[in-house]
Amino acid sequence: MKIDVITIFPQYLAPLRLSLVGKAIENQKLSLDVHDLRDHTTDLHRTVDDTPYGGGPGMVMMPEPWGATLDELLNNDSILIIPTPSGVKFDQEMAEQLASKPHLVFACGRYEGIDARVAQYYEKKVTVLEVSIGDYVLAGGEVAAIVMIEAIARLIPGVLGNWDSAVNDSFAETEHGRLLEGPVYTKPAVWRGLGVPEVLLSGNHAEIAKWQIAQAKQRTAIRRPDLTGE
Ligand code: 6GU
Repeated sequence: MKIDVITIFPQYLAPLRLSLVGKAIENQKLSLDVHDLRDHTTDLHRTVDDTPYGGGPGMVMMPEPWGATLDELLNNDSILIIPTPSGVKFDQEMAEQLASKPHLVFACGRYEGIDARVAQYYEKKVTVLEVSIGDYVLAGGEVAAIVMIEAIARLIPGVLGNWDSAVNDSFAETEHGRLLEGPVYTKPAVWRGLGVPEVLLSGNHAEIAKWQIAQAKQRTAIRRPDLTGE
């Protein structure tokens, strides 16, 4: 998979070179390029924003630098993802679907967002997704892009050392629906007087699996009743 990110803060994306996603880039499962939007401005001050039509607070990102950058990056196979708190909600299912795509382009806005004609224009050329990562407001799309890229990249075949860990994830599709993952334990068997549930030490894999599903269901019912269908 190829991912391009457009931002006025390229350094914001540097953490993606670390850890699991960094390794995926090294191993050529993923190619990541970060582009400075200001490289496609034409004035001395490299301006990317202007006051909103209709008035109101803050500034809006001008369409021209976005158009110039996106014209260079998008092709017929691209999906354009615009992180915004007013988007449709990102979830594990969307991550799974995007993990099989050849080319994702993240357009990270700042201020009050990107002139709406950018999404309107590129909808005629490629799939455009305006996506939110949750019900709160960030200062810009960069952190949201990091969140989405990490969630997507770990689902690319060959990126996780142990594919089972994706199958057992919270929100993974199972015969019981999408559940939160239950508690996990490692050695020592007793820590500060606290033991490990007996069944996990039994070696009985069928019983262990049954217990883990029961724990996942219980946790989901308490913490996320919305996932159970209330
Ligand atoms: Cl994708 N962007 C911004 N700026 N804030 C958000 C968000 C995205 N998702 C939730 N809050």
